[in-house]
Amino acid sequence: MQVKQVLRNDRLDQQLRDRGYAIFDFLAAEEVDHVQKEFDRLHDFEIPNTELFGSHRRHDPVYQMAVKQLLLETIQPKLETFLNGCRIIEPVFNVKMPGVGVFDFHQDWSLVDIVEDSCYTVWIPMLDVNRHNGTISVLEGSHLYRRSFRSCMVPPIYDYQDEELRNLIEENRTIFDMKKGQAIIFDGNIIHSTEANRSDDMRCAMIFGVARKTSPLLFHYLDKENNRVEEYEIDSEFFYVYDYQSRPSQHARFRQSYPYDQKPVNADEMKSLVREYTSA
Ligand SMILES: O=C(O)CCC(=O)C(=O)O
Repeated sequence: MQVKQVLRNDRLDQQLRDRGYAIFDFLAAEEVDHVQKEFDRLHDFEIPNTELFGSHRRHDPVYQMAVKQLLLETIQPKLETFLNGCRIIEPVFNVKMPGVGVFDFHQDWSLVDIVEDSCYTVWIPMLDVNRHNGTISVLEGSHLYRRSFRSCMVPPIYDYQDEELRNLIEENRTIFDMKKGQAIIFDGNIIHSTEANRSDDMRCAMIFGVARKTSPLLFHYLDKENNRVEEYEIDSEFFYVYDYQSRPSQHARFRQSYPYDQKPVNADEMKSLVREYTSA
């Protein structure tokens, strides 16, 4: 894969490439407080306390527009100083109400060409976070293991139910303490999760994708009958209209398909990958 700098800062960019993530101070406390105030104003409805709430899943275009505007206004000018030739994809709020459990190990959707490119995720907690109130953890180096098509319609190459494989991730992952307004940027290919919120306060985070300005946005859909992965070029509206189960139709244009031959990673392979790619 070609080396293309994502972050302007050489040290952070190197870290993103080697470890799969980088953490940096991003928003000042007052900026987060402003977002929190606007968040409170926009959320005059009951936020579900049964699972992670992502603001993009609420079917209300006025609300969606307001969230997007607020987040872009806050994030975009500042982020331009960190990013090199990249754009922001769909900024939303992720809220974990008190008592909501772990968001289990996963990789993010591939969203770009999986051979030539990567898509990144930025996650910014709106309060100090740690292992008790829903912070994030990553399996360092796992973005380098294997490249794969990833979306809600393609099975993951890792069997997260396999106890041995799970234990390997558990034992080798890094759980971060982060300050309000700090940002973590990570390669969407990295295995990550968030902890349960065992506190009495809601854990709110801003989250969005980052892709190169020149990369078309893609969605990968598995046609199980014919065992082929279909590639669709999507636009940003796709995220609000897609039903997370059918073949894409709106805001999606079919481009091509490939034979589906992604082999699952077993625990033995995982062990050697962990050994090879986790820094001491
Ligand atoms: O905000 C969270 O708790 C989950 C973040 C995450 O990993 C995701 O949305 O993919």
